[in-house]
Amino acid sequence: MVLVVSEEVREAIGARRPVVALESTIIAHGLPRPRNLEVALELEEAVRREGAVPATVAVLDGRPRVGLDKEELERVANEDIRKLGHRDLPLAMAAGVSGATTVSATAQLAALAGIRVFATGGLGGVHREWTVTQDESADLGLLARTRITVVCAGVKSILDVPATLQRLETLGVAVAGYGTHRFPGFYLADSGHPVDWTLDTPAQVAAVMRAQDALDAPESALIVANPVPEAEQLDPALHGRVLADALRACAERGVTGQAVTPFLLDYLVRHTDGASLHANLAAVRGNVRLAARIATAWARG
Ligand code: PSU
Ligand code: MN
Repeated sequence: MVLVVSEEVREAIGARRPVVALESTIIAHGLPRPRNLEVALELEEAVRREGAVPATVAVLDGRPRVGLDKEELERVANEDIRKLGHRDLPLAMAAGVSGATTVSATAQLAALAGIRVFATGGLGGVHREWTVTQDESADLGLLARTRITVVCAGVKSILDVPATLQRLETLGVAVAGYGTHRFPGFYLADSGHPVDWTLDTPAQVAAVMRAQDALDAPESALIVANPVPEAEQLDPALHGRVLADALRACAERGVTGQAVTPFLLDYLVRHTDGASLHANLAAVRGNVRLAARIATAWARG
């Protein structure tokens, strides 16, 4: 197999011990240096504290890797590497280049390696102005045909959230709020939209995963939408104001394609005095911890 799975991750999968996949785009393109490396290491440590094995995913020198050592994590954090969606994987491999994997590429590689649980910050989705730009993250289409459980704080609030929820419904991707009847809003605990299903414990999530397998229907993901704690969320008024400015700046500067999401996230960090970064990190930390608990409940099955 061309996929390089680290020894620790391979052994854990083989022994059915809990493993949590982590994406690398958030490290390379979602967080400022040098904070990004600290966060990458901290997230791995958080998975370990819960008794699971972290498997950060990236492509290094053309080789897709599941499970990175410290030096490899440093490369992801410090080198100017590309952002790779799942469609980019064969191109990056043949070119022998390195890249950080988005949710779509990470989910695909993690599933190929036999990992069932994945934690991230916020999913990509349908962008505002979609009718003009047709910008919809490849995350959604990939999750519609990959059996993986993604723990996230909803979809990024820079998106058109109701349109994204509708697209997930159309694509047939299962969505459940974790401990909430509201769909979380990434930097915010509540996006303002409801969810149809609520799960309250890791064991309940694992039961849904087993039901997916028992049904043996065409593969699709399970999205576990876990809100950032309200005490750590971004002030909603500040969020609304700065986001409007960010979207305007993005349009004025003609930013398009893969650059849109990193541009908007970076704009929010710079114009909220780091408060958006604080909320983003709180959300990711909570997701990683919950994912490790879900992986543990799943491994017990
Ligand atoms: N969530 C974050 N930071 C990020 C991303 C998500 O907190 O950087 C990344 C994820 O990797 C996601 C990607 O898959 O943004 C979506 O990018 P696009 O909209 O170009 O598909
Ligand atoms: Mn896009």
